[in-house]
Amino acid sequence: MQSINWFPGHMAKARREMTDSLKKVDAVVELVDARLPIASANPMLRELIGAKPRIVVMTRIDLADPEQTRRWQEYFRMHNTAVVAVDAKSGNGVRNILPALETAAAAKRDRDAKRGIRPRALRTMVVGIPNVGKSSLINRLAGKASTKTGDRPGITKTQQWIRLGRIELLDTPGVLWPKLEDEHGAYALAISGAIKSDVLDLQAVSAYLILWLSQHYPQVLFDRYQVSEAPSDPWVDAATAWEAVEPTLVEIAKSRGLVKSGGVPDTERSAELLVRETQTGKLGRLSFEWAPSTTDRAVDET
Ligand SMILES: Nc1nc2c(ncn2[C@@H]2O[C@H](COP(=O)(O)OP(=O)(O)O)[C@@H](O)[C@H]2O)c(=O)[nH]1
Ligand SMILES: [Mg+2]
Repeated sequence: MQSINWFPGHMAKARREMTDSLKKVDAVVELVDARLPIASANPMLRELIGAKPRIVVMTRIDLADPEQTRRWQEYFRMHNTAVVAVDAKSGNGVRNILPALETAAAAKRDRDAKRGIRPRALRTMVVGIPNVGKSSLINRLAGKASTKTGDRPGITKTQQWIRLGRIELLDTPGVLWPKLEDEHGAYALAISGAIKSDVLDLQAVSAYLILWLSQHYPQVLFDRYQVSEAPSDPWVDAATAWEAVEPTLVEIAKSRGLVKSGGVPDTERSAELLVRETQTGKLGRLSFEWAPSTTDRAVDET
């Protein structure tokens, strides 16, 4: 693994802003990428939000493997976490978010009622790593709202509340940095496009991707790139993986006519092509983290 400080300047500031915003809300909508719901979650979020109700919204279901999305939903529910799956771009599934929030906040509303606290709108905010779909989702939700409720005392001018029935949504999302510790998670993030290839080098990312595809979706290599045989090596490290996948990248280069002078297959360009086509959904709907089976409690990080 390379540098651990992926978002050096932003981290402290983001955390400070998030902490301030979180004080103003009763519940949190945490966005994760459906293709990698654990790696795209922020490990510090739960510490920051404390006991506040939280729902998880998985974005990009249009790009994710539907079977895995289904299994991840089971997984979150098994961990007592409300989950909604959406395509924030088209709006598919977005209508399920408000009911899920109402349900998640029901216990708090009951407690408030018993203590004689007058019911008020549930204040919420959307949080997640860069590019996960926060702005798209807020626009989708706000698109249906007839009014913005305007400034409140103590709210900076740039933040407004969007009224959505009994729920008020902060119009500014909370930005979190992605998780840094786990190597597999980091590669999944790079494959998804969430972190740029200047953090992890493209060769290593493409090597990780080919081994992942070989293991989980070998057919896409055969069908789309006329690859003759998927490498069977497990991931050990970037250098070993590169050796294992180089023949595959040569085949991809040949199938796309990517050659350097003298007719040498250009594996740098085929690596880039493979990653780009994966990110834009050209290989079909794929996931980059496998949901543990419902009887398996190995991953315990929701
Ligand atoms: N295919 C697909 N694209 C999405 C989805 N959500 C967001 N995007 C795209 O991802 C990019 C980043 O989205 P944005 O809402 O700006 O992310 P933010 O950084 O979290 O605010 C944009 O190009 C969106 O159109 C989704 O559910 N599916
Ligand atoms: Mg945004």
